[in-house]
Amino acid sequence: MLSGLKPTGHATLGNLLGALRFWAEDQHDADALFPIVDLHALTVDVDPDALRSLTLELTMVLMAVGLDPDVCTLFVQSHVPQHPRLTWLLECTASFGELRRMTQFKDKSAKGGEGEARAGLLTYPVLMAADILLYDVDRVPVGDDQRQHLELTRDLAMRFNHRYGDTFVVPEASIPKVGARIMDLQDPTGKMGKSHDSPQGTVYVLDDPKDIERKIKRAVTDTGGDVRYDVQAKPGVSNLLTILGAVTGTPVEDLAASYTQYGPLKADTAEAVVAYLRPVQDRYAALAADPAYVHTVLDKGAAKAEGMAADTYARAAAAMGLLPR
Ligand code: ATP
Ligand code: LTN
Repeated sequence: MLSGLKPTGHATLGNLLGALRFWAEDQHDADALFPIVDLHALTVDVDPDALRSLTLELTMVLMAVGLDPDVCTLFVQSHVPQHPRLTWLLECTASFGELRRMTQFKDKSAKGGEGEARAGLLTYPVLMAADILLYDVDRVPVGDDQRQHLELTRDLAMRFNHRYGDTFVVPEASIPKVGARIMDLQDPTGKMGKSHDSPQGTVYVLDDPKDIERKIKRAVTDTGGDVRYDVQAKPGVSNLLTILGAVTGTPVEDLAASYTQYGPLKADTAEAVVAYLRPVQDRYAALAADPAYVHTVLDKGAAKAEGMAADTYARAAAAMGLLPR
């Protein structure tokens, strides 16, 4: 299996509850790869110094939440040159029309218009397909927002295999059922995202406990004072129940039944989140004190990933008729 994280901002509680905690379990079930997909981060405005430090920070967050570099392969995408190389081969398999129709491209290019959008925003899903196809991956755990990208990956793999002969494993998406989509605390109709400029609505994995408490206590709730799990009618309260349910391992309906007022729900959620994050923050602090170790982990990860990627790339290049060296 393989899944990726973009270094576009600090890791959020949404990343942790919707993805990273499952990765920590998945690493034991399969040969698991976790790239920090820095090339993907270049599709949006990110300051070069920030990108460098976020790449290291997210690596340490992944290790702090339990990804063990002796069990899985943890690496930085740009350290493995086969990612952009396979992307080119797959761009010549994909069509301009299918990329242009991708929801994410339409959304993200809507603001400045297509003329302003970076070309990388258009080809981003092909890079993601290369990330996956390079490693003969069966399963790709991602959030629901990535479903369309996975469909494209499957289409490209099948088209390539049909045109040039069996080359790629066709992967399956795996969307966590209890994955929980965590919403922004200030705007519970939009998701909590690390690149969104909403510091008060976003709980970061490395936030100070005091900040976490303040953000959760000031979360936007809904009109009508009753506590009920109803995403349409009560998005704010439902989000708090989702968060509390995820960090305590309790079904949201049970939680909803045990609260009558917003105040205690917020206080308990804040306390539970702080307690949930504390061991992660402690492990992060220990890793941050030893940057040399983190670099060694990434070196080993890249070498291991490249070993696998080189074989697949060579297979694909040969299938398309590129002359071997
Ligand atoms: P960005 O804000 O740059 O788009 P992001 O925070 O959405 O980033 P990604 O790096 O794109 O995060 O995704 C990492 C993983 O975290 C993905 O599997 C994604 O589905 C999951 N994820 C991100 N935000 C949330 C959220 N609010 N709730 C649940 N899962 C989430
Ligand atoms: N597009 C994904 C990040 C991503 C990814 C991948 C996920 C890039 N390459 C490969 C799974 C597999 C996102 O925005 N969350």
